[in-house]
Amino acid sequence: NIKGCIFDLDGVVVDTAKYHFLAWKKLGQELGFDFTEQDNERLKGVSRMRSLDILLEIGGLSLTEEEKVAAATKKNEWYLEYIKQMKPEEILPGVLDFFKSLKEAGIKIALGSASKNAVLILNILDIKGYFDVIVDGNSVSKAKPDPEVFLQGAEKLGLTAEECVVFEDAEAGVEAAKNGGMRCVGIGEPAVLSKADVVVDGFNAFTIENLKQL
Ligand code: G16
Ligand code: MG
Repeated sequence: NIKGCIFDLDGVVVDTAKYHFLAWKKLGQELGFDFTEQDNERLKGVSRMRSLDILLEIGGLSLTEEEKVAAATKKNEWYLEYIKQMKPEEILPGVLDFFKSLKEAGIKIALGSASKNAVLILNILDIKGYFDVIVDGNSVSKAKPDPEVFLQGAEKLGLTAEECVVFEDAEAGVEAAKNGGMRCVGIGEPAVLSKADVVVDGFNAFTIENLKQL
């Protein structure tokens, strides 16, 4: 019996990856190397500081801890400039209808995101009110595939892992859900998300009826 749904943010509710990409690319340029969209795939679902380490590895650079903090801060400021321009129309197709049907069915909604900007993004999209619980990059210490973010979500909802379903677009996120003993709906490519219980394109192809059959 499913009593709660836990949603990843980037790639599930909204495509913030393109803005992360633009900001990381700008940082790469400033540091003197190119950062491609293909490189950006490696940063999905990964924390800000870990993303910076991957970026520096790609550029073949090493920075001091102090320089790293400054670089990550700069990237985040650029990222926020993009985020502030976002419109509710950028919410991915079918998401709002799915949220509404969950509410009608009395199923709880939580956010389980690695982003420290998650609350800001939900406010900009005007959807914070749908969430009974928010767990984000400010409250977790262990990154996906560690299940911490989703286990905290279930606990704050007052539910067990077995009562929750996670929605994820990143491989590490699917692994985190399975490591936490939860069912998981993958949003994206079946080949990449093979550990999910089911993989769909997006919420236009997934209804509450599908949820009940998991
Ligand atoms: C998101 C993105 C990652 C990003 C991370 C941290 O995770 O997928 O690319 O690096 O958040 O974001 P911030 O710099 O805003 O703290 P998720 O878990 O929502 O997919
Ligand atoms: Mg994601």
